[in-house]
Amino acid sequence: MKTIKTLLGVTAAALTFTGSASAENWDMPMAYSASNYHSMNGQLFADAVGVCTGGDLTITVHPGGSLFGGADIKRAVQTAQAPIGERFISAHQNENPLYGIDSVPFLATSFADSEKLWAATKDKLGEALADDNLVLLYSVPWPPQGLYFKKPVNSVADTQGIKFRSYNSATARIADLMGMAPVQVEAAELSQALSTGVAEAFISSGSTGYDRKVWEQLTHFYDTQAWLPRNFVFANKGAFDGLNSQTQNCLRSSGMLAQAAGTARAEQLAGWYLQQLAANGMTVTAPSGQLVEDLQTIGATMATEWAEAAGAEGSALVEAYKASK
Ligand code: PCA
Repeated sequence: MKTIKTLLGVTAAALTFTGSASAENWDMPMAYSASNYHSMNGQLFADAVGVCTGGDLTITVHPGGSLFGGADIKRAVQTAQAPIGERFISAHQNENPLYGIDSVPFLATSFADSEKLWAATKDKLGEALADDNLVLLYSVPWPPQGLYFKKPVNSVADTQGIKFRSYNSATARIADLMGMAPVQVEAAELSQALSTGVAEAFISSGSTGYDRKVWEQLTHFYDTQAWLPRNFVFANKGAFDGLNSQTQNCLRSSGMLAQAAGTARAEQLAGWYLQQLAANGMTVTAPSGQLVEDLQTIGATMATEWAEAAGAEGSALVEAYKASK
């Protein structure tokens, strides 16, 4: 009997080792609406992992901040409360300035430049995440960032005293430099913040304006194309290391697929989102010459501040990116 038990134990261990005996399910917290392309792309990624592993590893996505709110997702994955998750990485630039490189104003303002910035920085960003106990699997940009207001704004003289929803320390700094009062709000709470008057302006893509139906409170969108910030999908390092190499390869290859598909989708949808804002009554327009000038001045200040915070490593990445253009 003892021999049989031992044999069973050894067999079970062997099967677990090859990964074919025990199917595993990972919960994947995501912060944005289920209908947003990042969330739909997360589902595509999950489906690809399921197919690739023959069901050995399945992933259940939880969009809309339903499992963890956006602000908590990175810590949840670092501490293995969730094995995988998606987070808007520049919200963590206070932990490491490199996480804010995609939000340096006017550094990379088109999809093409966003790709080049990504190519120049992805290895260092992966290393930074590894130091945080995370394995980077893929990254997808948001469309270019523009300014939303509830009145016409033609220069910084028009923005004094406005309550401004920020989503990271860079956008809080923009508010300061434009004479506005920043308040940090996750996208999931944006509609509420606007309807209760906690915030009355913000900077984001057409995507989030569309998802949150901000035409119900706001009237103007200025297409400033200031930067294209990114969402990152990462796994807890221990959870990833605990998988067999085939399953790890499935996560990586499905991540490559999701990155390509999500990036293409972002670019396809960028113009459509702005059309939807206009179709719902918003004035969608290029910023005035004065507003562009004001924003360029502010952007230059912030680029200098970022470079000081990010030191030699940050400057080397910016140089590498510029050389690749
Ligand atoms: N939408 C997200 C992040 C950037 C974007 O375009 C938001 O506003 O929270």
